Amino acid sequence: MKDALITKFQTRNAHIAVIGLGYVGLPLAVNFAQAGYRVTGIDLDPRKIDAINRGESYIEDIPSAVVRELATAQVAFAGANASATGPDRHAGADPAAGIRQLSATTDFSILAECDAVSICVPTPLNKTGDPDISYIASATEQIARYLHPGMVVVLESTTYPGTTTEVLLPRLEDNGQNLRVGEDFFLAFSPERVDPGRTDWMTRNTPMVIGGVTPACLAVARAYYGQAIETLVPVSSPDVAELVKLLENTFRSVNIGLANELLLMCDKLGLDAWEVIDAAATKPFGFMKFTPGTGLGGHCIPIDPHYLSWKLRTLKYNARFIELASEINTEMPRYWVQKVQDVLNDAGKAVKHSHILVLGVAYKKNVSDMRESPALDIIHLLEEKGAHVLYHDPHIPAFQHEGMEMVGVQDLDTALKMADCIVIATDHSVYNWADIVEKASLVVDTRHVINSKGLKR
Ligand code: SAJ
Repeated sequence: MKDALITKFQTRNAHIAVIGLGYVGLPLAVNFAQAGYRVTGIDLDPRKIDAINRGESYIEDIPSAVVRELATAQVAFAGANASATGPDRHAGADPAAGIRQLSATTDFSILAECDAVSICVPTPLNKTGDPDISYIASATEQIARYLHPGMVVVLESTTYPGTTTEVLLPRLEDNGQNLRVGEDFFLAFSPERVDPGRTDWMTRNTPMVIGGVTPACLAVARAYYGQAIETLVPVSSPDVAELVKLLENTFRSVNIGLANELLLMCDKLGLDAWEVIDAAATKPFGFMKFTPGTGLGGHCIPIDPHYLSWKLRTLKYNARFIELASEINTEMPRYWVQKVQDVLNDAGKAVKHSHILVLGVAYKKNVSDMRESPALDIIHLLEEKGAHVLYHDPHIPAFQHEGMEMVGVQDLDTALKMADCIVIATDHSVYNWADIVEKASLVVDTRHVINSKGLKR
């Protein structure tokens, strides 16, 4: 079984499914299709399915032309017991005729004829801040329904160590067919390392760590991914691979927390934290630059470390660095609102009834993603103090997010002149900082972008 499956991957005669067609799943599906596999994307959102089948992309990193080419190209091989699904269904005699390199469906039954499936579903935190692996669990339920001998399953979603072996494995082995892992089917974990908006490190050329439940699982998973991913980094188990990803992002969260605490310390010392950091960054070894900011935004860094600390709590261990970094990072919006209060106070004004313009609500510069964006906390805290808050973001003209709904100002010049104080929350590169400095009366610069441009006020 193992060798037959490996041969299918090596000859690209395999039918792959990717569950979850977001910023990770769609690029992965495209990469597998470009490698020559027949790929069926599966998602719950029919709009995504329709877009892909129409040859359109909804992910900034993937041009529609690429999707269109793959969604119209016909496969040479359609799979052993091929049958078309959805738009591909046709009466043609040849099972491969008319079946496309890349197609998409909401129908999980396609898994019955797939040789491999990768799971790229979200892993958020729930309201109490604990891991929510319900998306992984429901994908696993669907896979268990259609799991058959000669199939490999790879989980990519970021999760706590033990998910693959403690959640997926028992459910897959208990699907009524008495399939044995490492013999009848194969199971591995390979953490996604997609950084949206990047043009240097993409899905294909970013090394991927991969850990199999058994040596045979690793061998099969390496054959599967090896045709589409340039560099694979095998490790001894899925648990190691799960922890590698959490270390990567916990490393960032803790170091960002340290940079933010340095800012708090420099306030007490009367020193410029960015000057200190820039000078430290001249050390050619043994130092990695992180800078203070508004706290932690995005879909990864604020969330992933809590999967690790949660797991360790179940083992009666308190992951103190993670908790402390989170405490400092989540305190930063309040720190910056206090700065606004201080500069207004120095100008003899109160926050209450002041007009404040926030520049940039995306979670980091040059993206339009605002998940967990601390700029929203800053806006909320200022409004709580009675300020009239407006925002401008060249990437986000308006938003409805987590109970907040705002339309960005259109006329930035007028808004700059009207504001009692502006807050630079996200330093998008398109901003003309010299012009902003000239027009604004008071500036709170959370990203130190004014000073770094030599535009000292
Ligand atoms: N931030 C700081 N100071 C810093 C760096 C970041 O305040 O020195 C803030 C950002 O403003 C943002 C948050 O932290 O609000 C997270 O920023 P990030 O640079 O870590 O960017 P992300 O969230 O897009 O992280 C992704 C991650 N990619 C994956 O998980 C696959 C991360 O592992 C990457 O290292 C990171 O992109 C990257 O390097 O761009």
